[in-house]
Amino acid sequence: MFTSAIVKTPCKNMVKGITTANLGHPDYELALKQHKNYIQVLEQCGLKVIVLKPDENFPDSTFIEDTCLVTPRCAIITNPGAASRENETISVGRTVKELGVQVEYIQNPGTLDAGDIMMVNDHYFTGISERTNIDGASQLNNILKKYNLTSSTIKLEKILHLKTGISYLENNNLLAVGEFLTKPELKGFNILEVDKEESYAANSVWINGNVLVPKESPETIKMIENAGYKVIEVGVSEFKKLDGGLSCLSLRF
Ligand code: CIR
Repeated sequence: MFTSAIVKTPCKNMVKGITTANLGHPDYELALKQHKNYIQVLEQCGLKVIVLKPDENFPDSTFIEDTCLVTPRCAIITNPGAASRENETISVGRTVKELGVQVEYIQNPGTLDAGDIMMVNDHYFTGISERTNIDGASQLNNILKKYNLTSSTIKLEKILHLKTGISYLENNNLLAVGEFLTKPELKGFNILEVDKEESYAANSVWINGNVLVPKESPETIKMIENAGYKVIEVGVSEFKKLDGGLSCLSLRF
């Protein structure tokens, strides 16, 4: 069960965010509307939501998931792998300290985006990607060990972040697409295969029995409903234009 979330309002400079999507610039007003709706959905799932102010210095800062991993025993401030995102961690660090949790840090030369971390009970799968290096993953592993938590790595081939291509829906159910359908590290899961045409929906979010799924993913929605979950469709088209998915927009704990 999750009780809380932290989100960060998108800034006007989000239009300058990093992207490979080729879907054009985001519409800022629509992004704000979608972000407000996202917050309402988190609240509807029973979470208390802390909303951080926008920061024009960091175009990608609404993708707050990458800056911190909150576990039930500690919060780990990451060291984002993209140069323009390095200092995004400052404001989230302040916020988690105020929550009174134990805070740990990933440091150079280690880099790590928490979009590359997937929590499965007490275990944390870590994607080795263009953003997360072996040193970052090994620092994370050492920190988690101190708290009796474990981790293991999965090498990414094409996909930006681990959770761009897989999402854990609890009860051993794993939503997956593309390169993740055949990874030996994931073979113990009951894999729900997302069609290539809807690959963006592989980044869906389980919250307290509900699954948030991006709008316009009819086949994935049907599949998740058939697996017994309540699906909540969420419009995030403007964030998709910046390679960001549903999970990237919040820290959930
Ligand atoms: C970036 O490239 O860093 C942002 N434009 C998108 C980050 C998406 N975050 C995520 O998948 N966890």
